[in-house]
Amino acid sequence: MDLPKLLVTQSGEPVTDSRDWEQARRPEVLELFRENVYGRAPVGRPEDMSFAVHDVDPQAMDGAATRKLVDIHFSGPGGEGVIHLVLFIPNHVEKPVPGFLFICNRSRRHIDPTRETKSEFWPAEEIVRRGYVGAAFHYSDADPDEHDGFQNGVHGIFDPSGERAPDAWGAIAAWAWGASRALDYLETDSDIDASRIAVIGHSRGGKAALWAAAEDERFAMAVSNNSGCTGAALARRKQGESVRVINENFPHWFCENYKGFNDREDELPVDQHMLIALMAPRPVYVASSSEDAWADPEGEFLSCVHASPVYDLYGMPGLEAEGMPPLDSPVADGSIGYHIKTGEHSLTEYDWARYLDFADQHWGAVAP
Ligand code: GTR
Repeated sequence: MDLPKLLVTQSGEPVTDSRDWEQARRPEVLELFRENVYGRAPVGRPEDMSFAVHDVDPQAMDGAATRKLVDIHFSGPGGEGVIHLVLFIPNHVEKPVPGFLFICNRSRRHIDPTRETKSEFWPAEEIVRRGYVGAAFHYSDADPDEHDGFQNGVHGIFDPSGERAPDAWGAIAAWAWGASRALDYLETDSDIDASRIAVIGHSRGGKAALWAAAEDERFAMAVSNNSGCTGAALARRKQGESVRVINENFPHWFCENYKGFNDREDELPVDQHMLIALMAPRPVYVASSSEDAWADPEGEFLSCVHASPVYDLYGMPGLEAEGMPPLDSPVADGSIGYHIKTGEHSLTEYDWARYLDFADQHWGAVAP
């Protein structure tokens, strides 16, 4: 398998230090992903955006947390939208508190602000107990997960009129955009340390989390849980879900140009190790599941291995592993963490515990 060279610029210059990477190579890699894979967002932070904090409960979770619900309102030429952010801020920790921003791609009950429903998909009580802010929004607030001709969600609000460009953003980029707007709010909240926010998602949400942190370097960490094809997994391995299959089943996820690489993975100017490399020097964690061949666990692992040379430019170890680690044996001493858990395609308490440990390790354990 011949991967595109991470440390050579398009004009053939070798990238030998972090300055070259930041000034010459990183911007072009980001552009290649925009143009060929995720598409280009027509807007960053909208001019018209406001935050409405409501339903504050200082004694949520039996006094363990302060709950805030925040409506993030925005508008553009095609109308207006709102992202509903759910926040639990631990009461026992000195402020400002670092946290995890979760892009929820399953039913809204997983991020229940009343906590009547509890779910290991988003174990908010445990996140709070470990001393982190649990923040979450439902991805459909940014863009519905259906092929609606890009009429609804943020595409309808912000896309220029007329024919769509072949590099116009798809749904994954729209969800990533939503995560950045949530971070815009977190930056305004003095209880929260917005300089230490990990963006995290599962599966399609994991693809969005990685793209969010690639586009928005304010995210201090990214976590990809079972993100698979066009997330952490190398496309050129052609294992599990392929570029053709993902484009045919989910024609709204990526830009139109990406469809030109159906059955032509080897012609992509990027592969997914380069997406992981866009996180550097920030810590990033990638996790697979043993019964999730569709997401190609080994391809997810190898992306981390092949992204590591960029971390080396910063004098930091990336993923320190010779080969795939055994099941349930995280390798997370460097700036890239990886594990493969026993089990199906899922985000579980086991996974969350590893991500919280990883944050402790990089940010200093915060929970007493
Ligand atoms: C599957 C899709 C994957 C993954 C998954 C999920 O159907 O093929 O790429 O995103 O959905 O989001 O659970």
